[in-house]
Amino acid sequence: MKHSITNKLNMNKWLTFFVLFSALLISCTGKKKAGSAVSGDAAQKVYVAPGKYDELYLFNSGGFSGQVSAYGLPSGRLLKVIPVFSQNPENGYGYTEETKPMLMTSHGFIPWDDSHHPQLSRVGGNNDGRWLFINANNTPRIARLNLSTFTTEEIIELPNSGGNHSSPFCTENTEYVVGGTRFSVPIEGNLDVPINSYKQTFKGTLSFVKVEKEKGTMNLAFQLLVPGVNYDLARAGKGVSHGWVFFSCYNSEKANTLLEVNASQKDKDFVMAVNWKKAEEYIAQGKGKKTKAKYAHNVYSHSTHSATSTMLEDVLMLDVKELKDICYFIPCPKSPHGCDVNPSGEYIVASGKLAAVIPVFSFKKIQDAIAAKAFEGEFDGVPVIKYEAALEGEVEKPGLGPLHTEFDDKGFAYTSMFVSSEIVKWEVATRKIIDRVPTYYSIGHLCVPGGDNKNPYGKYVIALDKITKDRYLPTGPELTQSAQLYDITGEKMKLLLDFPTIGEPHYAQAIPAELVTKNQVKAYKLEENKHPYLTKMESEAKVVRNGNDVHVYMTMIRSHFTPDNIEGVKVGDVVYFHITNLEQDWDVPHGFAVKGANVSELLIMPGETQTIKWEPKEVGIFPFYCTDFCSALHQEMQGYLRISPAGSKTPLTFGTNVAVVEKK
Ligand code: K7E
Ligand code: CUA
Repeated sequence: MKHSITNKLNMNKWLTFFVLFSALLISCTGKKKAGSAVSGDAAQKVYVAPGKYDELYLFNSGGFSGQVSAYGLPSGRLLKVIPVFSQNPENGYGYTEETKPMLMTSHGFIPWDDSHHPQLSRVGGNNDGRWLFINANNTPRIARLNLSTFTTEEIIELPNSGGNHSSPFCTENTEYVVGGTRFSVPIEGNLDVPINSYKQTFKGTLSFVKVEKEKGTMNLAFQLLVPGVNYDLARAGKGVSHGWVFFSCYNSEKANTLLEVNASQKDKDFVMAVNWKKAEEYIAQGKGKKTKAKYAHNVYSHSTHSATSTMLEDVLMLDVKELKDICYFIPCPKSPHGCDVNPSGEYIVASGKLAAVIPVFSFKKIQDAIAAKAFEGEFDGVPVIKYEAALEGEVEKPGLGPLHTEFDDKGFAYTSMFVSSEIVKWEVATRKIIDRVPTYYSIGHLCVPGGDNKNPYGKYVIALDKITKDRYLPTGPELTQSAQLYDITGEKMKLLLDFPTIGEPHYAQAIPAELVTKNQVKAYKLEENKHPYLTKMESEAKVVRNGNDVHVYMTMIRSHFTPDNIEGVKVGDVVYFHITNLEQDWDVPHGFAVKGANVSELLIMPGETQTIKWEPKEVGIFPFYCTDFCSALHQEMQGYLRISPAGSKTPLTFGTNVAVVEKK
């Protein structure tokens, strides 16, 4: 009987798919190729003269690279890849002893994840330029990056989650960042259940991570236990809707196999409106339940230049079936993906991937419907508000495959259309379509700078495209993904620029540069370095043997290491190079690489200490050198390490330009 599911499909469903996929094929095979459909002044609008700064930063998700990349706009110049959820050979993140704990989880060390949604911190509903949050989609986590150093400072794991996709969206003043589980899974009691017991045993959770005001430190304040559907995306309310978060949900069919068919049966899925202030009230009344959960909290300190990983044991859980008035469902056509809130906070726009309209819900109408109990029933104990009661209106015939919506500063909305490969501009007040432009091709998210703020910056929309086909020089079977920059200052959108991106650019956020540049750290202060293996000056450099462990306290400054000659290390030893960069100037990192090291190299910032562990396996002389071209004599920045046979009596000696010192 189980095999008959696909046969039961009605013909209409297949037709719908057929039409959608043919549209996709047309868009991807380049039939509507634009050539270079740019207007005359496009070059001028994106040209940033050599030596000049860009106007905006664009923080782009690295998709399956697990990282974040920072670009300048309007030039599209790549400035930096910031390592977050994956090891990074460029600077040793996730390889060095200091940064390995950042990638610890309840499942052990995880060297690679998938990241989707960068989210800038905000105050009063507008970006403040302090932090950037991003989700790990696979092993559920949220990271916080500090934009004064462009480094990942903190990662918190989310337990009871099957995949952290609707994440990390942040409330008006960064009170919380939220994460909803994409996959529902059994989370309580016996987890060893048949997969087809989904409808009885699978549950969802929504996590609320509290962000401390000054330092940004995250902690998992509470989780909501919610019906077992797929929570896809979210946005926090703001202005009138401050105190609420809205999640899009699909698979209200609760299918556990062939979701492309079985989760597309119903005409409508849901948006879930969540009143987090109400949840806080229940917590204050002691209504939450502490439940067991294992999850890692990893924090990097710029004072010790080291990360620590702590395993936490429980989480406060609120069951929304029992604690009423936290959650409400709103029906939403059809397999909703994006869920976006306009600048005033009054309108919630949900885009159904298979829907023919874009519904715009009114926060006021939702509140009135709740007060009047205008419900069409309950879904798993959660009231379902009548569609018409919550609806402000629909955007009609927007295009095929609406995904995500962002807003400008003039009352317009921009929705990405994945299947018809275009951006559609419409007016929020009237829901009338104003303009549409093709994207090349298969746009996912889009980004208007500040487009989810109370006061968007506007000026541009950036399309984040999944497929590029004929747009760039080919690079084998895998072609680049791409971002496209459009001018939105006039009534018509105008394509200005294409530029390739690193990994799949799911989502990106842009911010005026000065909000970030004003906080830049140029070097870590040596006198504030609290690393346990700090070497503050060359005269303190040393090599210390402790059984088979050899600790090298080394310094680097233009253009030498101290010590640069080391003898007395033997096969079977474990060598730790703890290296301090003594420079105190901006932009003077030094690198360190030793022949045969199978961990990584190091790239050490001014004032910083980092460590690599090396286990020499052969007898011989092993050169080490600086990998970052730091001065005219960079090529002279080198040294030698002598490895003697196991058990040899070679004395431990070290030094730079001195008769080597013998260690007694
Ligand atoms: Cu639309 Cu993961 Cu936000 Cu990609 S998601 S597109
Ligand atoms: Cu230091 Cu090159």
